Amino acid sequence: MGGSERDDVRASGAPPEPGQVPDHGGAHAVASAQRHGVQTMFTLSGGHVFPLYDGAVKGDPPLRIVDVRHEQTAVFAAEATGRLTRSPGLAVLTAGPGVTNGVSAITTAHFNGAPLVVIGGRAPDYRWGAGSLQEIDHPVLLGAITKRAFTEHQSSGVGAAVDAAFALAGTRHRGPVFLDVSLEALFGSTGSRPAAPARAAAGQTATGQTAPGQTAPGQTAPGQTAAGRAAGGQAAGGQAAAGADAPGGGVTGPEAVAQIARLLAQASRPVLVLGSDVWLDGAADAARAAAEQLALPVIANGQGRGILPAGHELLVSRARSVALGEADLVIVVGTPLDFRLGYGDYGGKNGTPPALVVHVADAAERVARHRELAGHAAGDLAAFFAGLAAVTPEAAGAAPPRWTESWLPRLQAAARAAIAADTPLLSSDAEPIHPMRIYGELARLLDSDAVVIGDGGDFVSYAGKYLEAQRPGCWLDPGPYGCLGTGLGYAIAARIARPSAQVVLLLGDGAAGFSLMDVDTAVRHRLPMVMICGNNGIWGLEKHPMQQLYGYDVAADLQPSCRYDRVASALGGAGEIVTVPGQIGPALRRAFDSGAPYLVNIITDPEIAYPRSTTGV
Ligand SMILES: Cc1ncc(C[n+]2csc(CCOP(=O)(O)OP(=O)(O)O)c2C)c(N)n1
Ligand SMILES: [Mg+2]
Repeated sequence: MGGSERDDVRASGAPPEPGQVPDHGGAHAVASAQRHGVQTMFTLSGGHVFPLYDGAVKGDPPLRIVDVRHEQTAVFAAEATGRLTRSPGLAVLTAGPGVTNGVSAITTAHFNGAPLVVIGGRAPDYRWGAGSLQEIDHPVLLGAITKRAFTEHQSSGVGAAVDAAFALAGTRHRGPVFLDVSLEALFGSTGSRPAAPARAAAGQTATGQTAPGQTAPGQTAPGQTAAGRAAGGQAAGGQAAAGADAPGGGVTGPEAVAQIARLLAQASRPVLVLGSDVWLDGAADAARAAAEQLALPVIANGQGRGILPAGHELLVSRARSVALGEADLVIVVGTPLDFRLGYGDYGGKNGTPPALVVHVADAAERVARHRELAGHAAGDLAAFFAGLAAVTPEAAGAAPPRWTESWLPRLQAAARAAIAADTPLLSSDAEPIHPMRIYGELARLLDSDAVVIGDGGDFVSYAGKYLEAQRPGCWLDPGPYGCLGTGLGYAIAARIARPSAQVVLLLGDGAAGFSLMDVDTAVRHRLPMVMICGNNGIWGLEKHPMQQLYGYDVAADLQPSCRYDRVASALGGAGEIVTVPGQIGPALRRAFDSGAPYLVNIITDPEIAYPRSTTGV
């Protein structure tokens, strides 16, 4: 059945005309969400949450509903909406298994600091304890993986509870908030209809989403500079203690910045690491300005990618092991000192002493406690960067910082050498196909605002290394929780958040199995995307390490050359299989031109393992 026939069938179901906004708890929940800029509800149906749908359909304006095939896709899509727009996404899950199916995705949002609100249905209070269908106390399960997990029991309280959930989710350090609403509170009349939400939240585009590189709502207000915020914070917060959030304004304390500036003034081999929270906190422009003013070599991590565009003279991500191994000062901003960043142990290579480490986070509780720090700060990251540039002597521009003499050129040379060394494999004619050839072909076709998403093992590790973003907010990996299955949810969200951008989903063949059924969702909701399956027929990131450890492997094989492209076609999308390197480019072009959810199933060499120094375990 084609899209238009399907719409006809739907129309025959005669959905009610918007205009008469109901007065139940569900309608108030929807109106509150809309007031926080929500444009899409991601969900999978269940009777406990019907009033939320009724509120969406009859809302003023109606709220778009994207109904998916697995609750984890709904939550991943809402999480990705938060990560791309920097304004909380919304997932609605039915009671019991609907909520528990969302747990891995909620945990992923928790690890990613992604602004997200999940509203759950809940068995009725009046029968609680008698064993109604799907009666389970969700907040008890979700407390450890959310900023707050709570229940609303009164119809009249639903609007305010949803309002509080959004406010909390969108405040640094951002993260998921879970709210369930008992059946009678959600269905029950509140006695009043919700006020119409403002039609366009300030700072959002016509689609309601934030364009890449654009300041998100709730970040720097028009006419207010980040430096102004820092100054305002000083006036309001006084001498905030180093490492503490200033009350109210969330501005980094000036003494902390001054201390870090002093460390920088004494450094010879500094490195600045930019992580996801720099983007999520609306600090991308300030970070770039500070890095450029101070001529600091930069390594990008997670959603910090693209803050300095690929090819920028200060971007030395490809010289990472020299940079972090020989630095004397590493300033890590907006990302934890976790396994992805060697737990914060830097320097000590080639006869250098251990490096001093500075950790700057968007909230005091995020500052690392597992290692000694030479400095730390917390709060508004744009204000931090503006403050650092302002108080560092080099900022005056009197003399170029000393590290521009030999340290920076050395890292630039190392980065250039690493990039040059890739060239043969990026254009490899080997058969079976070398996974790097796929990235060589893809890089040529990507627009500067393309959203690239990775879901898989080795196949995605290659992408992380060889694809460098041109703009911030255009790269989505699963983050430190490392959960397979984010793929279709993230891609669906990206297509909605960035209607005119290319959306490219890189899928390992193992990862594909978690979410491929949601190609059906992309088809039903007309969400074109390019899916590239790196099909090596194995769980590569497990098979090769197990071989190394035990000399054999088990539970690591998948069907060789499985036709995942036909799965996409069977679900109403399109696709093709590619077995020789010369076919990759033309197949990718067909995928971009198709205007459909299109899966290019590329059979790659299972013998090739990504050259990694650690599996993170
Ligand atoms: C939900 C979940 N289950 C299991 C894992 C462990 N795991 C990490 S990578 C990986 C293999 C991924 O295989 P595939 O997607 O085919 O990519 P490849 O490594 O083969 O390129 C597995 C099973 C995980 N990270 N998440
Ligand atoms: Mg695989």
